[in-house]
Amino acid sequence: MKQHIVRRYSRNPILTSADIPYPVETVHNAAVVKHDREYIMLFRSHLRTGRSIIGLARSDDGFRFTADPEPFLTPERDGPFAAYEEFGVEDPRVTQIENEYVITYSAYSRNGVRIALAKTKDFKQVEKVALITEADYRNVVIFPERFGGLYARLDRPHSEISPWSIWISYSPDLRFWGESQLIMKPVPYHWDEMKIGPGAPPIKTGRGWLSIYHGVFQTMDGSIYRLGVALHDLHDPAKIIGVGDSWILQPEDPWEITGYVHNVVFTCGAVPESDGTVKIYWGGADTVMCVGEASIEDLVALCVDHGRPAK
Ligand code: BMA
Repeated sequence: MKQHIVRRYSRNPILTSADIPYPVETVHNAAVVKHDREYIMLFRSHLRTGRSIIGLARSDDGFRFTADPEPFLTPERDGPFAAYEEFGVEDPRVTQIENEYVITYSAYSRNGVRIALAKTKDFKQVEKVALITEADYRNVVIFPERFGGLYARLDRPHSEISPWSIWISYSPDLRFWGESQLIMKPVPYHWDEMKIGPGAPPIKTGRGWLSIYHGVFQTMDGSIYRLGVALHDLHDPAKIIGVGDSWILQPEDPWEITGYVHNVVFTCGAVPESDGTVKIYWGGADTVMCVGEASIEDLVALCVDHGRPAK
């Protein structure tokens, strides 16, 4: 029998457009964090314009979520963000840094896609702080700790010359970023050969920072989005200890195989639990939200014992 390293929740999908109290077409690519005793989910929804907004849902157990009556983050109409969010806001990630939650999301406009950073303490008031990349970046995840006094992020610029790869950058203040380096590349003729991108913000383990990323493979029937894992050094996250050779999750359930975009599992968030498991959240076919559980030790072992080259 096929062994699954990620055990799907039996009642997937956990959140769909039918559960949202305002009109949306999809619910997908959500960040999830624990705040007080609640699980907070920030999810992306397409509107009937084809553009996206970000909503919020809450849960006591990480499985059953209820959406707030109003969206959480929508494109600005005035001010410095307006020119860059006109086509929508997408794919949020959230990292808790001390007593604040730092949100990064893709801002789409006629000027391209770039990443914006917002902050909240309570998921009620949110402050958009800065646009932290220029155009042609997606998938920015921020580490919850500093390294040598600097914040660190994984990101994914897109280039026409090189396959789309994972980079690291540093910042003294979360606003100005630099010292960028490419640290992980797709591997030719492998499940992640076409492009890769950071998924969930990295999780601290005894053996390194566990990063759950997405990888894409192109077939005659279009692209397949799957999830994999990489382990970064605890003190120097630019150093990759290992990248799991095999994927940990691929589209298999009917709502992952068909939908707005078929054959997609895409993560923006995972919540480590005190019993050594992690809840991984993913969008199915850019249409619904799903969850599954894995042992953190198993994911780390995949990186260390069954690795592929980082680049
Ligand atoms: C990527 C992004 C994601 C999306 C995925 C599959 O390029 O647009 O938001 O989930 O494609 O469509």
